Amino acid sequence: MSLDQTLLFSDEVRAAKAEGRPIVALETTIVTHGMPYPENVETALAVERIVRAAGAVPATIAILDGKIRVGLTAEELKHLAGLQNVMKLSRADLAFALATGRPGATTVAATMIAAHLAGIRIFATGGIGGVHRGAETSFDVSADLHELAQTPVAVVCAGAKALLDIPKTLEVLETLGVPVVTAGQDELPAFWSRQSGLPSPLRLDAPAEIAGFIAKREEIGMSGGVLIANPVPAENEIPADVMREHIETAIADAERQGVRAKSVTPFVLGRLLELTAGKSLVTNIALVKNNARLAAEIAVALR
Ligand code: PSU
Ligand code: MN
Repeated sequence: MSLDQTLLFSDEVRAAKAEGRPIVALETTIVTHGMPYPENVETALAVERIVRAAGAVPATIAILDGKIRVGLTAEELKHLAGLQNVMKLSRADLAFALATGRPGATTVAATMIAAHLAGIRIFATGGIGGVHRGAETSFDVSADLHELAQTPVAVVCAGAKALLDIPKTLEVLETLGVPVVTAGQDELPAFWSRQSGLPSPLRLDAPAEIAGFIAKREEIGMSGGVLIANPVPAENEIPADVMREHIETAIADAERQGVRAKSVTPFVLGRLLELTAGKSLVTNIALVKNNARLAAEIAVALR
C-alpha cells in the first residue's frame, strides 16, 4: 500500500493544498485524553473556526480505520471523542494503529509526523510534553522533545505544561537544537500561567517575524522544528503560585496510585480539573484558542 492510500485528506484540506493556501495542523490527544466531554469537542470545533477566521485552513489529525486522517468533519471529530480505548499515539506506536486498525489520537510528536507527511509546516496545540519531575529516576521524557529535534514543523504552544520540570525541559530542548521562541515577552510562559521564572531563549513579537525565522531555517536546510511559546491571555491565566500547590497535590496523587508512562499527563490534567474546580480547563481552552490564532497568523505570513 502506498502513502497515498494511508494519508487521507479532507476535501477542505485537499482544496487548500491545491490552492497553496495556509494550513494549520491540530492534534487530537487533547480531545481524547486532555479534556472532558463535551468541552473537548466544543473546543476542537471552536479552534477550527478561529483558524478559518484568521485566513488559514485547519487540519485536525487522527488515525481512523488504518488511515492518517488530515482534516476531520465535525461528525468524525464527535465520533472520535465518543470512542472507547482510543490509543494515545506518539512516534513509537503511530504505525501500530495504522497496521491494526485501532483508532488513535495524535500527540504533539505523532501530529508533527503526520503534518510533515502532509506537507503542513505549522501546528497549534496547548502544551508540549517534556521532562517530567523526577525524571532522574523515572526516565519519563516526552517523545515530543525528540520529535521537535528531527521533524521540520513549527509548533505553537503555551509553553511546557507546568506539571513538568520546565528547567530540565529547556535544557533538553537546547541540547537537541530546538529553538524556543516566546511571542511577545522575555519570560517563557508556563501553560496556565504567563510566568515560569525562566527567561525564554529567544523572543519574537509579530507573526511575520516568527514566519521569517521559520523561513530562514527552511532556506538553510535546518532539520527539526521550532517551538513557539505563546503566553495565555492575562485575563485567563491562573497565577503560577496558585497552580504550584495543586500540581504538587496532583503529582503526589499520581505517584500514590502508581500512574505511569503515557497515563501520567492525562491523569494529572484530570486531577487538576478537580483541584481547581474547573478553572484549569477554562484556562486550557483559552490558551489553545489563543495558540490557534497565532499559528494561523504565522501560517498566513509564511505563505
Ligand atoms: N496540550 C493540551 N493538552 C494535552 C496535550 C497538549 O492542552 O493533553 C497533549 C499533547 O498531545 C502532548 C501530550 O503531546 O499532551 C504530552 O503527553 P506526554 O507527557 O505523555 O508525552
Ligand atoms: Mn512520558
